[in-house]
Amino acid sequence: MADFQSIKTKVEDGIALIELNRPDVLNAISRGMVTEIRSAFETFDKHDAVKAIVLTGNEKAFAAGADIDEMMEDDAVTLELLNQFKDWDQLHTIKKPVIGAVSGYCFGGGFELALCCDILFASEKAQFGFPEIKLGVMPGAGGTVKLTKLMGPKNALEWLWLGEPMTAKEAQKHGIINRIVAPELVVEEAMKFARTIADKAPLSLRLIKESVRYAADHSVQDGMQLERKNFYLLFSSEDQKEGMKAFTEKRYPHFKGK
Ligand code: CO8
Repeated sequence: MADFQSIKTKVEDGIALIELNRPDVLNAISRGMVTEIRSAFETFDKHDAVKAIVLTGNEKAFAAGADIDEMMEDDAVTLELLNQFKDWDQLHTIKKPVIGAVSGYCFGGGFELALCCDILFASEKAQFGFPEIKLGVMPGAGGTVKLTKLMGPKNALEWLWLGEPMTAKEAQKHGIINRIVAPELVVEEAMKFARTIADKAPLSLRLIKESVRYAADHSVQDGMQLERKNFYLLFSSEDQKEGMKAFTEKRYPHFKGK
């Protein structure tokens, strides 16, 4: 694994844990940090021993947004030439399950990073929000799009225009997070969930993720076509034979991911 400056990584029982690590600036997301997260995601996605990835910050902040100091002097041409969203876009191409564990501030680009996760656990003290309006800008890494898909345009506009933080309970009401847990347990619970799904058939996990993500952005008809292709595809896997054989033999299946 590369020598990272802005994140820490480790692998435990088949689960990769990625911790954002710029505590002095509440884990503000620099361009270098996004490149490192992308690199760690891609490495773990290819790593056979890793079954799922957990992404977290610290108790005070998941991340308080993109690094304002870094971008304050930018102009449109600099941003175009930097092509920084290439790294952000890659975060959506990860095939393995990604579980986010959010405590404290989860703002702006930090909220957008959390929204890249497949499942989100949040501490009861987590705060989510898009304060960009107060800086004279707006979300740029998918915030307006994802919030609108999750809560509808009227609710999304209210949160984006006001720029105020929402509590974990409000976030759960809008389908943004899966579970609320005690602050000291958020990483542990996310790891526990990751370990639980790590036992499941890897190809099923992967194709279910692909199907659900596709369904969120396409018509019912198109979604069902992809679902059917993926369903057929699983019947050419050894794990389908093993899973069904194990059922008839009344034993646990041993999945190999092929
Ligand atoms: N960027 C840079 N530094 C930050 C950021 C940030 N986003 N957030 C906090 N910090 C720094 C502070 O400057 C401070 O540094 P120092 O100690 O050197 O003064 C340190 O972190 C601690 O912060 P505070 O003293 O402000 O801590 P408080 O507990 O008083 O307040 C808040 C916490 C409310 C979270 C406050 O820090 C805050 O409002 N931060 C900014 C939040 C924000 O506006 N986020 C959105 C940023 S814009 C964005 O994310 C656009 C995304 C576009 C897509 C991605 C493109 C790359």
